[in-house]
Amino acid sequence: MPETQKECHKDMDKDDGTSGSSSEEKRAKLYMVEGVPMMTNRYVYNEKIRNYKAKADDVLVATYPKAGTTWIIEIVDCILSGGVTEKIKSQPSGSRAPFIELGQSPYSPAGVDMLDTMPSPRLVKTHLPVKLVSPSFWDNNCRIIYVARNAKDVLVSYYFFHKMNFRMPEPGSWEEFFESFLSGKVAWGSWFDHVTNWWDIRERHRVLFIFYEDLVQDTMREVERVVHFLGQTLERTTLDEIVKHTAFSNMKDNPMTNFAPLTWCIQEISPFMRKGKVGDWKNHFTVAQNERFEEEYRRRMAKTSLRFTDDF
Ligand code: PPS
Repeated sequence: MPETQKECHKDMDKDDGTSGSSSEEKRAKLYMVEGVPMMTNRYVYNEKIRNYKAKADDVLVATYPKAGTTWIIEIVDCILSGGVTEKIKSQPSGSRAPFIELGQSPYSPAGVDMLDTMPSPRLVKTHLPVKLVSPSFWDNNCRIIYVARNAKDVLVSYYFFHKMNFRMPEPGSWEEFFESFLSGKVAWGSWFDHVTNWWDIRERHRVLFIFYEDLVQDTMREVERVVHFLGQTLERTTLDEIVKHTAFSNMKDNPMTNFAPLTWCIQEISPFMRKGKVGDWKNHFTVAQNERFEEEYRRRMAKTSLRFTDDF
């Protein structure tokens, strides 16, 4: 067994993912899976996720954390359901779109086990980088929607998420987290590798690539792109209803989407639905941090054709 897997199994032996749920809960550690720092103490990657058997009509929503995952899931679920159904209004996002990497806990079954009992078409959430996605998604030519968000806002959002979610690793200070993020030493690894690798494979597979910034700028236009990609046709009134239902203010007030029922997420520290804006990084980066970030960004993005809007 390669070292990384041994590490993973060693960790699984130590922690079965069933520790407490309060703010006193032990924070996760990071373990390497094929060179990517992961919270592997909550799942057996090779046995469950790598071997997951996707079906041809599974729809995979893939993102780097904090890129707008919950938002696009709500949009896609509404589209696949033909509108804002009672189920969408009454069931938490996490049960309608299971998180494939999620391990079993006293509060929920493992993501893969939830998926196994779901009717098709199944909506699947992942933050996995390309190389860790189950090959069955590629083999079945599944539809995949990838949402990318600019790195600076992701960094800020991820920092506050670490602070409020006691199941995430300890973030350290803002300055420390800033450095961890830049060097890819955070859960799910390097933002640079994640977005550029997904960008590179988008045309070889059935991938719709969406930018968070575009979703903010013109939600209806992006919703229509998703409708088209999913091969659906919806009435204008239904589209209006979806855009309204998935507006930030509505998702912030909706316990099915705002993570408020999760006891390990302390909304008083920072709400899950925090700001929902483009450019909030300006309120947090120092001038020196911005210079350092820009330098690293230029270096890491030099070879890719992936471009984010300059408008942030
Ligand atoms: S997670 O934990 O990785 O699944 O988080 P994720 O859902 O990817 O990202 C959370 C950020 O997305 C923002 N968000 C939205 N922005 C605009 N409109 C809508 N409807 C919306 N829903 C979620 C959320 O506020 C988080 O960003 P920040 O910058 O922290 O506010």
